[in-house]
Amino acid sequence: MPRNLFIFCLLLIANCISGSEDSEFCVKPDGVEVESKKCLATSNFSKKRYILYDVNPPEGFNLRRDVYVRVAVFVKKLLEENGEFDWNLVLPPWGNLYHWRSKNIGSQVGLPWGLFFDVSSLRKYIPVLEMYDFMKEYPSIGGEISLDIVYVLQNDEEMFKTGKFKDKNEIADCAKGKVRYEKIGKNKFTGNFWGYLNITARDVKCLTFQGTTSGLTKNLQPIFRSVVFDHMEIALHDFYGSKDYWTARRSMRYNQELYEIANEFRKNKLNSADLSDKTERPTDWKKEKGRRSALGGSYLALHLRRRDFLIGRSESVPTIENAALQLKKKLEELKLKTIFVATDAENEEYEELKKYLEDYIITKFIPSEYVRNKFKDGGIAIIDQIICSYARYFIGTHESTFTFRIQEDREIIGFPSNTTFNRLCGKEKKCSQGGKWEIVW
Ligand code: GFB
Repeated sequence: MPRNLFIFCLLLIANCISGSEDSEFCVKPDGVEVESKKCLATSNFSKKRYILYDVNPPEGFNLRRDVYVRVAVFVKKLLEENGEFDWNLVLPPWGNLYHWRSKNIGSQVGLPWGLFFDVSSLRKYIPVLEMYDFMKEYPSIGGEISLDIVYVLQNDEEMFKTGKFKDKNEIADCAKGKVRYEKIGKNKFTGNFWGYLNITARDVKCLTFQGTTSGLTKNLQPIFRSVVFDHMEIALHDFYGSKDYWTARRSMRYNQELYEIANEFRKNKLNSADLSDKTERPTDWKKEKGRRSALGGSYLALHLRRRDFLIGRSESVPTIENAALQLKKKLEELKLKTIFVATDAENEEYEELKKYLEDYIITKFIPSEYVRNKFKDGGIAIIDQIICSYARYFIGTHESTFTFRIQEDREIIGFPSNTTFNRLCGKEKKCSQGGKWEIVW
């Protein structure tokens, strides 16, 4: 039997058995006449396939952005190598993040990607759609969407104990207490589907997984039209730091209004503008070319990560006084007078830093009520990141993914890398600057 017909038969059987009343599930491929008990095939079979994903709840905004790049590269490869289906990535709404604690700015759940990113830019890399668009176009019964399968990725604890890692992809028992899905009927699981109560799944399987995202291709059986990978942070980058990685990363332009707010601040408070700073960029990221000639505004930008880093990573985080000493030295060397501070620090710590640096101009972005209410904590974080990414010199916080995303943006804009891969030293005896993840064009 030809492969396509075999796949079609599987699909037909699966969908008719599952009892879907939606005609999209019971149709035929081009030129094939099929009749079955429950459904009469009459129109072209849809080749659309949807990949959905979710991430471990405690993970922060900037690690989640990295997970997107992993999934985007995965989908890109599927489109290139597995062209019989039309693969689409559904963007998981943002929300309920541990660090997003601001009060009185409305709800911070179910936020669409378009609030933070330019979705049309993402689409120039792979087909993506917001969850609300997916929910409009995916077949539903009585307003309820039933996804075909959820794979819950879990680590192989043994590999973590022994430190010996090798690729693994095995259906396994679910780790106790870690699975957020519950069987409530035949072919019906409820769970935490991005907070939507009208989404369920036909099946949930736990997958002990070690390896890169492309290892998940084998779990995409043709009968599954919608596949969710939960704990997608467990799958590693296929080509970390490669051209593919950077192309996907370059497609992550921000919402245009966030650039406008950041640019207004640069102009008014930091005397910084693209023409004089040599940071002009084409509107279309695909037209961008590699360079190392960006100059940046005449300010030093600092990402000063505090709060949970003071506890979890106290060794690599300096005291405010010590941070001020390090900054002074650098400002003198660079002959700069202005510092832009992006921070999650309490205001007292920021004031303390200002006190130690009285001879310098120190500024931070203070959002208006409009910006707070519209763009919320995620948008304000991005504005801080944009302003840091246009500075003459950047100093970040060791191992903060917030810092990493700024470094990537600076690589894309085209700064000499010695102005980017710098960090504040903490209390460690040896303060290494960490890896330089330079862009590949
Ligand atoms: O983004 P993120 O994962 O970076 O988490 P790390 C830090 C969050 O704190 C950001 C806020 O998403 C912001 O909401 N934040 C931190 C800031 N720095 C700034 C800043 O300069 N400006 C603004 N506006 N907001 C990881 C966490 O944080 O650190 C993990 O994701 C864990 O859950 C680990 O806590 C220790 O990589 O810095």
